[in-house]
Amino acid sequence: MRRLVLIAVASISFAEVIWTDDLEDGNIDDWTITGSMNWALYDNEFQAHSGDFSLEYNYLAPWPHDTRAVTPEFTLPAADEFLFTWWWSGSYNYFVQQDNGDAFTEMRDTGSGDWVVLWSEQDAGVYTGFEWYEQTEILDSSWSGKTVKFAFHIIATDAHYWYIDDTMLSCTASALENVTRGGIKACI
Ligand SMILES: [Ca+2]
Ligand SMILES: [Ca+2]
Ligand SMILES: [Ca+2]
Repeated sequence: MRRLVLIAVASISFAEVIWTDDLEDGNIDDWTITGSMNWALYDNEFQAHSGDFSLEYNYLAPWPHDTRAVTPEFTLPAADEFLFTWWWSGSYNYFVQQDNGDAFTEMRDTGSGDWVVLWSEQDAGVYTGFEWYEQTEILDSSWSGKTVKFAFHIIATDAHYWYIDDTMLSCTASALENVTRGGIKACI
């Protein structure tokens, strides 16, 4: 009987939010815009997933555009897995039909690596322009203890209308594993 209880506890998984940004504080001071600098905070309730604000990839010349909106840096705790979630909305015409631009979600191990693509707009297949879609990418436990950043990256010539909102980084850990962890801060 006692053993059964322990097995049940081991199967429980907890999730904890490390960081989330709905952009509703009306600033992107903790984000870094790089490259051709075409990302900006957008105040328009009709192009926000939550509230009034989203991140907008804009149409400002000169072309071509190669620009990233980069999150703050995170040192990941010990965890079973990490979930990077965001909501996106984009022009199907500019990004797929005319294919004048490509949108990527990327991450980087700031200790060692280049940007690595987690997802691209091509992974979405056929989507409806200007609808909001939720996407989650899962990173395994080997990322524990690493210092990382995430980015929304656009490479384009004559494309516009790409929006990001409600970005979240979370982690999961099981109860028994948490008890035995040492060294770095654990997820729960
Ligand atoms: Ca902010
Ligand atoms: Ca928002
Ligand atoms: Ca494309």
